[in-house]
Amino acid sequence: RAAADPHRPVYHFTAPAGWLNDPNGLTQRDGEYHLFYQFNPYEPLHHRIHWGHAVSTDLVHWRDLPIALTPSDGPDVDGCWSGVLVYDGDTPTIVYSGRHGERELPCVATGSPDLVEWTKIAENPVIAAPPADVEVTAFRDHCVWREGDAWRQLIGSGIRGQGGTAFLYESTDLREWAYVGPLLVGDSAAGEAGAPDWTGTMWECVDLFRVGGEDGAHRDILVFSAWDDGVTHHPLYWSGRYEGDRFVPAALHRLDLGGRYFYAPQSMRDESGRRLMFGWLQEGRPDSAAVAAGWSGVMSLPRVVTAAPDGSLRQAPAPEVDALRDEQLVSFSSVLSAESVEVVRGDELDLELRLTLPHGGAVTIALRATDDDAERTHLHLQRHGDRAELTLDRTRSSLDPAVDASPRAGEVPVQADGRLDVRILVDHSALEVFAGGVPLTTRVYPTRPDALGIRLSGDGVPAQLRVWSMHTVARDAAAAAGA
Ligand code: DQQ
Repeated sequence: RAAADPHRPVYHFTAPAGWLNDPNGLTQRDGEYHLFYQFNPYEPLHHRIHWGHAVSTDLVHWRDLPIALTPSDGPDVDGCWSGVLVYDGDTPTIVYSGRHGERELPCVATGSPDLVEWTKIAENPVIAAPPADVEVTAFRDHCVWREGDAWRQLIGSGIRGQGGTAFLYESTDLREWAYVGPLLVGDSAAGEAGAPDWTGTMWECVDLFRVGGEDGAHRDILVFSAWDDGVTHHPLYWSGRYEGDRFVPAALHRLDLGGRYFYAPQSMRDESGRRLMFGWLQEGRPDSAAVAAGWSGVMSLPRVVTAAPDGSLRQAPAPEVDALRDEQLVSFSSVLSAESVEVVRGDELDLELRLTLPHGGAVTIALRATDDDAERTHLHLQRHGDRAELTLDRTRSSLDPAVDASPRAGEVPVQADGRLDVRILVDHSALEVFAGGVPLTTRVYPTRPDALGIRLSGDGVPAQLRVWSMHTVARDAAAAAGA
């Protein structure tokens, strides 16, 4: 790895070298988790995408395996784009988007039992063209599941002049697909284009799943990443009811307040029945900086997703992440005051902060701060009733004018007694924040080596804080070289 790059995370998964984007083919089999991902091994740019592959028994220590899919003459000559892995009986089967020029069509590959060797089937592409009765903006990414004795598939798309959509197909053998219809069509004219809940003109990486609620009830969730004209906007989800041939939406939600910094997520149900999700933390620095560094793109930590009684999702780092904790650096209980106090220093940290926010009460958390405050990232929380406004201020995150400094904001739930649990994972440029079960994921690129301070202030807010340093997850160099 390019050891000299201070922005490269040490406990998040990154590609051995080159470019990484979406998580793909998430699977657990015989206890082992498989993470495939959109990968360009040759340069840190999105070009001729392969499927990278890594395996883990604990979701946090990953071993690189050989590249699973490589573009070849035919429908995927320009890239093996996002998709999923299902078991057809005992046969591991990948359904992915083959890219040929501007054309995107579903392709299938079957795997060896260890998921290492993949063979593309001769019938590719398995669907010859998008639905003929509409003009589509794109046709890619797959969600495939078994329903009764048939397979069902969603393909992300958009209908020109209307909005994003997911087309539903059905098959008995994963090879011949019958078109059923659009599961749901968004309205790209609703809301302001680019606003944090705008549904876009195309839905990337659609993911339909059922999730158990804290109240024992189940919710149907349709996740998608809102896209428009080459711009990756943000991940959203509909809560509602999947009724076979259509999805009846109840409410639209933001999946991550960081927007494009947690993009193209994919989820899986693991062997213990948990709904786990990964997403792509894209860069907030220019391509030239990624090229100089030799790598681009971070995989999020694994998240466990559950449903709150109102049908919205709650997300938390999987408990396995705790295994990365090294030494406990801080444990205290105090009442925060207006004066900002440094509580710890570091850029490889896990913080657990329990606040009791009075009505109107506010807290500011400074991260990656230099002593003179020339660089610092601010997280601000202010309670209004049963919600708190969470804002991310990156205006001074970096002295480098080329990196993204745009703000983020949104609401998170607060308990009736004012309790709000905040988890903050700092890993060089990667920052994952969970407040009341709502995430805000982002990237920051401080330039100064002393941008390590973590400071707290608040107007008389009781706070309990525990902080751990985190392990560096070593890469198995031999396996990486063989990739
Ligand atoms: N990334 C893939 C596409 C998907 C997009 C290409 C989302 O399949 O729509 O690398 O980031």
